Amino acid sequence: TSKETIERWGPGVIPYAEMGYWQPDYEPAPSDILAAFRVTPQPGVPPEEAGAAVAGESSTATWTVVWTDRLTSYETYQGKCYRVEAVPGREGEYIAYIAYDLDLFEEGSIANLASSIIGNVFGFKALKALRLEDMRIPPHYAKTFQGPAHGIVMEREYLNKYGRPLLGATVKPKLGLSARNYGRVVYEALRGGLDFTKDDENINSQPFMRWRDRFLYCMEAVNRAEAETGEIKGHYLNVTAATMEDMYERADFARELGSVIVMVDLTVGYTAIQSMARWARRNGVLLHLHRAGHSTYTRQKTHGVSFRVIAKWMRLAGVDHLHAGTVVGKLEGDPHSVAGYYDTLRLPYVEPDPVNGLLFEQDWASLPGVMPVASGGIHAGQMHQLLHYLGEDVVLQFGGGTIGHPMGIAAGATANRVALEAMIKARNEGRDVLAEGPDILRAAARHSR
Ligand code: CAP
Ligand code: MG
Repeated sequence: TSKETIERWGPGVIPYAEMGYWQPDYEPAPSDILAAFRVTPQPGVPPEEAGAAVAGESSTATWTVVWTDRLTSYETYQGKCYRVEAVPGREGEYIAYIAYDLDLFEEGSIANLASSIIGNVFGFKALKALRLEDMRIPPHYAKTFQGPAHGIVMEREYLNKYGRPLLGATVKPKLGLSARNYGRVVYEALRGGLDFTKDDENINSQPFMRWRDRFLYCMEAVNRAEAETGEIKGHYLNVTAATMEDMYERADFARELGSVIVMVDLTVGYTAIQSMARWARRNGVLLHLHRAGHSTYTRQKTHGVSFRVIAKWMRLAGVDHLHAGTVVGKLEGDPHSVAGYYDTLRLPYVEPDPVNGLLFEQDWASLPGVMPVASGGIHAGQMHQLLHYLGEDVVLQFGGGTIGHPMGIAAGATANRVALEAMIKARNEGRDVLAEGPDILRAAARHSR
């Protein structure tokens, strides 16, 4: 180690770039897992060293060379930072591209993937900030997962509903209703024209409404609405609980009552989600995932993990539905990023598309598509924008936008259904729904009165 290196990093510390984690000539193999990190090095730290440090700590390295390195296939197992690019217009920020050998990862385990790629690196002193922007999951690795328990195509077949977005609503207020009153909301919303209602992320089994009572009253409401409308209906029964045993007990009860769908929150963790996907696949029940908590690490633009990475992990993990943003509405989300999330969830193959934040191609190797869910402060008056931005394979969920309707819950549901069908009809007639949206909505409202 040179004198200069010792002065800079301290005795014994060897720069990661010198340990072989910076390899500008490396050509990634088709089976490599690739990651793109936005790195903001501390002043004086060269960007190549910052990228190499991330590659090192997320694969084989520690802060110095160890005697045992040479007892392994070291060159193969080293993560390799193969490119670093300055981000135009963002001083001090770089995108570091890193390739990982397939053998670094256990087959079919999101927990292992996450512990490797984001396990240690976000606290590095040499970095001011770090954000995992995107990953390429090669087919070799994708095929070690089964993917969505059912997927978009099977969901439509189960429900016998085609050619339009599905409609849902989250029961509101978020907390406090008794089970019987809760069931009344479900019945009104479903008979009024929605396909689904859902539990909120924080409805589990509180003193004011225990889970078993909620499940019974909700399924009674689902059955009555199905009998009345002749359509298949569902309520996402949230089985999120403190232990896997409780979650299985709740999910089994939902299935016994004939529910077509259950729900979990992202807060339960990756392994619990994979376990629930396995349960859903074996029991023929759809699995809805609410991304509760994601904004704590996805929202900041220079630090954390992009939601497009979480979307990829959740498609591998095997959920059928995933909340993925609305563009319009009450929650943050720009059209480009949201388009990238939706493509990631729905398409069999995704081209690189930097404008939408997609830095790699992604071949899903026949894993089914996940139905994206648009939710958060949306209402029937935005139907033209929702259809324009989000397309047809999506669940549009209007909680306040159904239950807050001035003429009541069933009327709110009918308004959503009428607006949607009018918009689909206009689109199928070749009209420009974005430009003519407000007129189409006004005409539909007049007609339905
Ligand atoms: C929506 C919602 C959803 C969020 C989730 C809420 O209610 O129930 O949890 O939309 O966000 O609690 O805010 P409203 P995302 O329809 O009444 O707004 O889909 O972005 O994960
Ligand atoms: Mg909610």
